[in-house]
Amino acid sequence: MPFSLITADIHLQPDENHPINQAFYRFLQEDAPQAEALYLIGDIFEMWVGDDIGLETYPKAIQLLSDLVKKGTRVYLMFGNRDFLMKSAFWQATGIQPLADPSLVDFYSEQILLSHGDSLCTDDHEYQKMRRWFRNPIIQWLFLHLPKSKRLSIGEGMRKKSQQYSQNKAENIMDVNQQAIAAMMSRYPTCNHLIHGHTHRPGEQSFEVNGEMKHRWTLGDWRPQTQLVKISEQPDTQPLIEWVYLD
Ligand SMILES: [Mn+2]
Repeated sequence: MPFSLITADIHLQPDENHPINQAFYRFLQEDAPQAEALYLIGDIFEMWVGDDIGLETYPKAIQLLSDLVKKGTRVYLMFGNRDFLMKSAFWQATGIQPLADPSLVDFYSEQILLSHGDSLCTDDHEYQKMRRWFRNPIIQWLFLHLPKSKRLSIGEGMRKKSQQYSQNKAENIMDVNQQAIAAMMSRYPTCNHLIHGHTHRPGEQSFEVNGEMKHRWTLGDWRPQTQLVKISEQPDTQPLIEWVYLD
C-alpha cells in the first residue's frame, strides 16, 4: 500500500561522519525511496545561514535528497527554528517543495495538521519575541547580505546561546502550550491529528477540542531512536497512522 513518512529534528551536523548524518543518509537511500512522499518538518539541519554556506556544508545530504526526488518520492520541507533561511538555490538544488507552518495535508483522505511546533511554545515569551524578529523579511534580507564569515559567527553564537538557554530554563516553559494547540486545532475542524516536532519529547497525547477527540504525535530527534510517523493508505477505510523506528 502507498505510504508517506514524516520526520523532524534530525539536526544534521557539519561533520559528514557524525552517526546521525550516517543514519539519515542510510534512511534516504534505503527506506525513503519506498515512500510516495517524505515530510521533513523542521530542524533537519543544525544551522542554515544562507544557501551558499548550507549547500557547501551539507553536500552529501543535498545530493541524496536530490536523488530521492529524482527517484520519484515527493519531498517537502517545513522551516524549523534552526533552518528557516532556505532560499531558491536550496529548492533548486534539491527539488524539495516548501511547506508552510502549519500545513493541513490530505493523507489518503485523512486531513492531518503538520507543524514544526515552536510556534506552540507560547509560554516562552522570550523565544517568541526572538522568533518574530528573525522571521521579519527585512532582518533576514540584511542578515543574508552579510559576509559568510559574519553569518557563520552570528549563527554559531546563536546556537551556543540557545543551548545554554534551554539548559537554564524550566522544562514546562519550553514545552508546547495546550491552549495554543487547542486554538490551532479549532481552526481546522475536519482535522483530528496534529504531528509536530521541536520539543524533542517524543510521545502521543489525546485531548478534546470542542467536544471532539484529537490526537497529537510528537516526533523525537533521532537520538537515540530514529523515529518517524508512517501514514499508509488502507482499502475502504481511513489510513493507518503509526510510529516506525529504523534499526
Ligand atoms: Mn526546533
